[in-house]
Amino acid sequence: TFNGTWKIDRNDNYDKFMEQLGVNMVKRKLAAHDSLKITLEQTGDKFHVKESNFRTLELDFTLGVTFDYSLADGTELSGSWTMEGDTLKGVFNRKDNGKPLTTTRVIVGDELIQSYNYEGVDAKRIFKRD
Ligand code: MYR
Repeated sequence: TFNGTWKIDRNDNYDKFMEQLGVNMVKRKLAAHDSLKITLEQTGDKFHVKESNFRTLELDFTLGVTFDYSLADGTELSGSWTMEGDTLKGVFNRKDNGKPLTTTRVIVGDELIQSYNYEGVDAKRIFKRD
């Protein structure tokens, strides 16, 4: 189950990923140490999400239903999550250039691993239960 509160433990290639997205160096340095916490509550095909780092936000999404999401730097995405086996798969598109940003969430052991891809660059953020 994805349910619970997850605290960032470590990143893999996240700086390169953000660079590919066009995030400037100062913001990348801040984002790399953002102490991100994510709380996920799944009820059937609906998820309630709370995120806190330098901003806090709450949102709801339904698997397979498109929604809008703004990154911390203001970049707007639109897309959806689906469940494939035990993996959450997100396919989003940047609204400014139409390019896809894909992401997955999977539980491996006692960790939640979120993977990202944008324009050929892969990254991971790895979370532990809070
Ligand atoms: C959620 O389930 O948390 C909401 C939807 C997330 C959409 C995809 C998030 C991509 C985040 C990329 C981080 C880039 C930082 C500049």
